[in-house]
Amino acid sequence: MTAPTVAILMGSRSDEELVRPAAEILAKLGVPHQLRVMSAHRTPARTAALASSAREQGIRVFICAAGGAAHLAGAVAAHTTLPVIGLPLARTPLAGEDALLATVQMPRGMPVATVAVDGAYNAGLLAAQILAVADVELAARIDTLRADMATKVEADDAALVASYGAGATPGGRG
Ligand code: RP5
Repeated sequence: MTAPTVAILMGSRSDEELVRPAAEILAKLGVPHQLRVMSAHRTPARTAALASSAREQGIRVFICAAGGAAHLAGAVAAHTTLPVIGLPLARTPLAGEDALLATVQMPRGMPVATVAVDGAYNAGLLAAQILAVADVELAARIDTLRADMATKVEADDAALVASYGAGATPGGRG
């Protein structure tokens, strides 16, 4: 089995469903990755040990997902200079605003690249793009993904125009 280059950490197993799109896009792009449960608060020493030894293990990028007082990304960044992508999750009555602020407001010198609340897909894609800096084949697969996206938008546009007819827009204001 190929050693994972992206470590996807989540603060609790209860985060798994929201985090899964990150693993799915990495799998689609052929990027070896692993999912782990690591808590900044409940298992601080274990989390620090993983972050400290990650480079020697072949990990190149972290994705750290957490909800609430989401300190996982910052706690990992404190123990490694590998790039850390923060993924705030909407898991509390504050709908992810708590996790977003806890993840994004890092002190100077300790960056965490924070994606949108529940933005697991983009977290996975960003991790792939970071790896693609030194991997032309992966970069080509990401280019194909972009081209597919553009093709879909164009097809949706054509279908919309066809269904309403030229010169008309939904709502009758055309
Ligand atoms: C955070 O607390 C986790 O990342 C999760 O989003 C939230 C709730 O965790 P559980 O109480 O469900 O384990 O640390």
